[in-house]
Amino acid sequence: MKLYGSPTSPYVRKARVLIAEKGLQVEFVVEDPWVDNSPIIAKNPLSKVPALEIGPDNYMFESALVVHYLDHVDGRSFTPRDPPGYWQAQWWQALGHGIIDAGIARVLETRRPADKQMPEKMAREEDRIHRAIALAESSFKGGDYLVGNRFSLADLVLGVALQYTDFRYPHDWRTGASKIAAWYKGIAARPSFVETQPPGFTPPQ
Ligand SMILES: N[C@@H](CCC(=O)N[C@@H](CS)C(=O)NCC(=O)O)C(=O)O
Repeated sequence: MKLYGSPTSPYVRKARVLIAEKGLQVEFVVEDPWVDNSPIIAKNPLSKVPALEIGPDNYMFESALVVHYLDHVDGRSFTPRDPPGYWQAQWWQALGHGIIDAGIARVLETRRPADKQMPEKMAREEDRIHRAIALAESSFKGGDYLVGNRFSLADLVLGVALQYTDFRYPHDWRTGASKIAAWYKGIAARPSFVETQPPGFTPPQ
């Protein structure tokens, strides 16, 4: 298999962390979806990364689907099987996806010409992130894992989301979210996270 994407994309990073966690044989190929006539278009008509090649001219796209595929490809799923755990893990992933989407929307706004940027749009995205982290803190019982007693896709997606926040929207979210901050420290130290850090990112101490 081959995974196409950018080393800074949090959507791609979810797949890269999962590949590293599982030790899957998947080649990571850097391709830029933003350039005119990007080669990604041939793999994903939506011209977004990640795209996962699963066979000759056969691609999965949309990061949630790519992660779902990789989660099931080897019979060693990181999705809790018990119904409450299953739905809790989906809930945490939805929260993490929302933080990623807001972080990306905010970054894209900062990249518009200065006279076209809308501070209220940035504030709206920042508010989403603040509220989502506050909800994570009030919902979390504390400990090493968000659901049950082993690493799951819940930990993976929220971990990627918070690291992307540290990367592109660094601010003190830890004060006021001490349980999540303590959990995140353990998640960010996992080899799968360390090995896939975006270039140029220095994790805060
Ligand atoms: N919903 C998509 C979003 C993917 C996405 O927006 N990826 C960005 C990279 S961070 C991209 O390829 N953007 C190119 C574009 O919007 O033209 C997913 O989860 O895969």
